[in-house]
Amino acid sequence: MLTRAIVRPPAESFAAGLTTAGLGAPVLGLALEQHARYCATLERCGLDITALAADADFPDSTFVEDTAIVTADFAILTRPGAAARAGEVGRVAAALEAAFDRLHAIAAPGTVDGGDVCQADNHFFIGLSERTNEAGARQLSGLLMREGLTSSIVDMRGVGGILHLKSAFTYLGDGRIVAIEAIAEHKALAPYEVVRVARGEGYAANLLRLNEFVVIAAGFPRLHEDLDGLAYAVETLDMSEFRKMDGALTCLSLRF
Ligand code: CIR
Repeated sequence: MLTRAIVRPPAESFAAGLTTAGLGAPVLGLALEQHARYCATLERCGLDITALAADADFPDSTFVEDTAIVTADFAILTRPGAAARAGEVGRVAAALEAAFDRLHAIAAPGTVDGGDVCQADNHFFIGLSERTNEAGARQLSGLLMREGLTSSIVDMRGVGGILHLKSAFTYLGDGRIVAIEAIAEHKALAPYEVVRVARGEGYAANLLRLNEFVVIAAGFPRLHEDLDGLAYAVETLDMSEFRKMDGALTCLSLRF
């Protein structure tokens, strides 16, 4: 059962963040509205929200997921792979210290972005990407092992057009992974039932399972239909402004 989420609204500097999307500049007012609806949806799904103050020093700081890995029992501060984002970790540390008795951290030369880490019950997938390096993945795997949790490292560097592992697949719960075509046959996913997103709906592979609800980005009717068919209670959210900055649903919160 998830009960809490930490979020941070986008700041005035939001449009100066990192992006490869080529979808134009985000409109801050609309991003703030979409963020408010995101928070309201998490609340409807049963989560209490801790909203950190917007932080204009770090344009990408609304993508708070990348700064930590959180579980029911402990948290791990990451070391984001993009130099421009390194300082974001220090700005979430106090909130995590308040919420967790056990706090670990990734150390140099390791780098890990939270977006490269996907929890599926007691197992973690750790993606190697332009942001998460082998030293970081190995450290994380060791920390998880000491906490009694298993992990597998999945090399995402050959999978074109994705930033993070969770841009390619996320855990739906119930032994099911939602994945883009390019990764659906990967051996690491073999123990799971893979729900493939249709061509042209790749962005929707990043979804949130929040207690009995599944939250997907608006505008992906085929995945929506498939999830309806599997009898999930589906909520949709317009993510247009975050997508312009390479962000998706999971990126906007730390959930535990
Ligand atoms: C970045 O490039 O770091 C941000 N503009 C987007 C981060 C998205 N985060 C995520 O997928 N967890």
